[in-house]
Amino acid sequence: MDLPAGAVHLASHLGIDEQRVLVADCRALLDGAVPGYVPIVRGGGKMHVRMLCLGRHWNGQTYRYESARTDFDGLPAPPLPQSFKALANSIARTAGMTLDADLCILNYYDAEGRMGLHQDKDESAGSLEAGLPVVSVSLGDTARFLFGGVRRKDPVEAIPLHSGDAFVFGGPSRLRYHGVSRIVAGTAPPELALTGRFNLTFRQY
Ligand SMILES: O=C(O)CCC(=O)C(=O)O
Repeated sequence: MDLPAGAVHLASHLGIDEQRVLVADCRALLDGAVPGYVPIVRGGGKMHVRMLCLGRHWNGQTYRYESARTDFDGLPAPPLPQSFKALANSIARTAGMTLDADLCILNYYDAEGRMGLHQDKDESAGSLEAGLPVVSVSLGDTARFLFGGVRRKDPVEAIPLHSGDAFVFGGPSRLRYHGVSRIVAGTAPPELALTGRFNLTFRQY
């Protein structure tokens, strides 16, 4: 599929052993001392993912980043693990872009998980103006990822994101609308022993 400038799909970028390690990390983080939770967003709707922000917390009420989860339990955002940061920066390089990731939004999708079309535009003005990329890593069940234009009403392409895929959007694609319309249950590689999907999106604030 032809992707617009600034968008790169690295299919099967991660081998199964690397995926297994990441899945164990994601599980430990989501069930750790600062656990994942289901955010309630500004309009009062519940999101359809379980979320944990690392490095900086994204507040679903204010759509701003902060150091502690003032929209939920006041706990501090756990640090971004060095291994995650290194992975994100190296994926960006492979895609021909530069990133010094300082935050990650980790989402768990069950079979009913989804995410509406949105822009990632809550990072600093400098980051957005420079087009510093969002690096997304998918693990587990396949997602039907929607990738549109810079206006909500622009047409969208549906791109299946499989376990081990990375998807990068920066430069002129940084503010493209995107979302997940559905999860294809039961498609995770059996070696991961995972029901559902983890997605990590890395950004540089
Ligand atoms: O799960 C995905 O592939 C997309 C996640 C996403 O859009 C986000 O975290 O902003």
